[in-house]
Amino acid sequence: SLPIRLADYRPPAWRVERVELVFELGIDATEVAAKLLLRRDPAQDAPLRLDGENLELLAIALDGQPLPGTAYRPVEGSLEVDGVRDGSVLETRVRVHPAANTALEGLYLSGPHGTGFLLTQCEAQGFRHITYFPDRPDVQASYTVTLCADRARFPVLLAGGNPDGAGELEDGRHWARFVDPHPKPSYLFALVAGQLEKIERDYRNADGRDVQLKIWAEADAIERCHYAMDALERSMRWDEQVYGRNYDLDVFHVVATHDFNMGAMENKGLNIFNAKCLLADPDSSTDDEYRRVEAVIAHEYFHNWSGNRVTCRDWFQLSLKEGFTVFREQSFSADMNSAPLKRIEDVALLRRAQFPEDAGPLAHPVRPAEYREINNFYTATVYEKGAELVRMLAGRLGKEGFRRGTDLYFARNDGRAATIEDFLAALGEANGIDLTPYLAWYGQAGTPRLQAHGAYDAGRREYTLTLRQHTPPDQRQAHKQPLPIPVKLALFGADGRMLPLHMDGQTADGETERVVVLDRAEQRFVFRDVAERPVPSLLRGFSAPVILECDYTPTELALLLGHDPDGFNRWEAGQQLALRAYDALRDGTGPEAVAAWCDALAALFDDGNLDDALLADLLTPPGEIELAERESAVDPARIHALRQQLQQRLAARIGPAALDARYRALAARTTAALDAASQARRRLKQGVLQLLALLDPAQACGHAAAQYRDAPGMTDRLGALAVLARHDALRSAEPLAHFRTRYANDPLALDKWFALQAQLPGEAALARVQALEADPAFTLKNPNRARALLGSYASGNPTGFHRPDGAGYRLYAERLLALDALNPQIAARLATAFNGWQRLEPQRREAARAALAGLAAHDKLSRNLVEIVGNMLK
Ligand code: HT7
Ligand code: ZN
Repeated sequence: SLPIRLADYRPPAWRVERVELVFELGIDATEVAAKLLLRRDPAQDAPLRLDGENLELLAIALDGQPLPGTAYRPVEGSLEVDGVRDGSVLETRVRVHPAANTALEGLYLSGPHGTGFLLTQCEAQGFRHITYFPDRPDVQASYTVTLCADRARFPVLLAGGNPDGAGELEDGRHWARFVDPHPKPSYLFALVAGQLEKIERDYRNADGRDVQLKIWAEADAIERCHYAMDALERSMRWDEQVYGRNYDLDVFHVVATHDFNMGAMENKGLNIFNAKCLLADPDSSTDDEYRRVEAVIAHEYFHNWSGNRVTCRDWFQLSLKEGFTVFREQSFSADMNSAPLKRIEDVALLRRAQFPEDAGPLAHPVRPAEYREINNFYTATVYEKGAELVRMLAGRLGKEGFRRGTDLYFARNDGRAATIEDFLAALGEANGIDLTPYLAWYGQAGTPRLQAHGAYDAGRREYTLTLRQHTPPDQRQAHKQPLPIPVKLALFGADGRMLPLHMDGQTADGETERVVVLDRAEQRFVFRDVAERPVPSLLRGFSAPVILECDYTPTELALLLGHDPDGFNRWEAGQQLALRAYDALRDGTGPEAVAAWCDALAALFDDGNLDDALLADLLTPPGEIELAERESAVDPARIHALRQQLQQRLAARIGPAALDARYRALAARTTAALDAASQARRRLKQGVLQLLALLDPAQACGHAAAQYRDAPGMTDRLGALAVLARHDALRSAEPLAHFRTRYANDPLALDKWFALQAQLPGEAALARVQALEADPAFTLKNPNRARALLGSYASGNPTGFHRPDGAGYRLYAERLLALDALNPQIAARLATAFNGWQRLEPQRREAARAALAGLAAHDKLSRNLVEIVGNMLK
């Protein structure tokens, strides 16, 4: 297929003003009757072309008259219809087959044939699998939806919008109608039908509108929805207070399914969630999962304005809604929890997922210029880097200026399909600032390197900071342009205190923190009246998504690690120190750097004032993926071994007695409570147990066995199991079997059991994965299960997957092929685990290339997989 290009965008020749849909729902076959009121763009004369895929056309009529076969024809995934005029009404009736739909886009069945329920997934282009329609986000229509179904089999009937009547039909059937007063694009359409239970809550929004909040799940899961309900209410209040955004329908439905391609979907008035991102209870959810539920609930709710009321003109603008909404969720989560910990978590994710994407064959700008399969562009770049760009804009405008900007953006674009230019224009105009230089960030792939060099002139008491930027070229763009990079900074004296900043021509003279913007390839910033040679704290709070290269000495980093009040930069100083220690270990350049890292952390270990969770994060060196990013001939086994050695050195420096004592002290205070301090204690306890296991596995496994047995909740249970499985395979057999039995009927807990084992390092992982594939609970048809076993293996187990003999790659390629026939979106997403293969050392590189080439040689691959594998091999 030919690529679709942003430069080729044209407004639609035909719009749909109103659509009425009637569904006769059935598991094997569903009939969909659609009535479209069509409007023609007078400036265009193209014939009407409606998107439609895998639809069985049963009837078609124009303005009340059945159409002869000569008046319409299929053209490449669409239906061309003759004789349509402005104001015409086109009626179609089609049949679709939900139970046979394993791709999980369009209308499909969740769960078993006899008891499962029907649901839809339309983003990005699923609506064309339901009915003939101009399936593009700049066609916004008013929807009236009537659902008809057998009452006993489908007692609950839901669609987006406000309820508008319900009643009985003959033969035990019933109907329900929903009217959505807000015109919307087709990707936000949704329905759900089946046997579901609900919890509900009355909510009055700041506008005074009474809203019924309803969360739906299958009977065995409904009691695990209360946390999500609380999180929803917190999200709604926060959006009212922080952005002045109110909910705009009388009902807000949220539904949980175990069969879902992504995390959740913001369909208007009827959000649908992967159960993994909605259900939470202490017995089966970890602390991380609780935070994720809160974050995803917030994210989807926030889309009601950033995505639904103001939508995207075309899919190239995807980051307009996703980057902005991720940023909104990050701010919300920071307000609800610890702001520095949230920032650390988000930056760690950016480095682990987005930086490698931006440095490899799948690199693309936040606003791509072209795509073949839009579902391949729901990426860390569009989401996470996109959020970083919004964060830079928000930082540039300040809290009040940003709110002025978003108010203008929402007011001006309400009900419209907007572009990234519209976003920047509103933010800029509301503040009298030209933000167009930031557009360059949206159009250019690659992570900029920011080099910083400081020089102190004691005689003149001047400190000159020279900043340079450079973005490495890639296949598509040989010369990258300089970008505006906001660098938030402070200067520290030797005693660890921040120095007042004096710069010529600056208003906030004498403050201790400032943002300077580097908008050329190189720039110098001169600070006057600097009493001593300072240590700069740069890019505070990670003020731009760049890689900072600065010639700090270990002593300078240790100073920042000990004193920087910016929690993020404190952690960052620890990470930089750890990287130096890692490099020294790898290159054999002497013990100083390792000692500097270990000494600094050992001091913090004994510092009673440090937050437990921050200490846990500080004790964790950069992960294997991040370490691999810095190498040109990657040997994952060597990286794993070196990182482990580094952790062993730290453990030895702290000492087994201190680790054991801290573990015992934390374990004595263990509860299932969810407050921040209890979560922090659990996190630190796990970190300490992992370090102890590297020094004294027998002692640590003794603790882990007791912890598994007595665990009050999933965080402790899973943590203990992971330590046992890593350090004492024999002893872990029994608790692993116990876990398997205990959670036999809990798919989300079982996923954790598969994932934990798939991630056990070492070459034996391959045989383990194959054995787990034979478990009766394993299936490729369920995306969560496929991700838990295969995704965790390929993306979460570098030593297990990257075997030098290439057997990991071959097995994985075979599974991708099988998966592609069932669910192309998932196959393509999992295939991205090969990213970075070109930088592997030669033996592994050749094996990975051969596996990819073998995959590419198959005919009948989906467009999704063809695009990913093709780009990977370019
Ligand atoms: N906007 C949602 C994206 C999404 C999705 C995309 C493609 C295929 C399936 C999908 N499910 C959800 C999720 C979000 O960002 O909120
Ligand atoms: Zn989103």
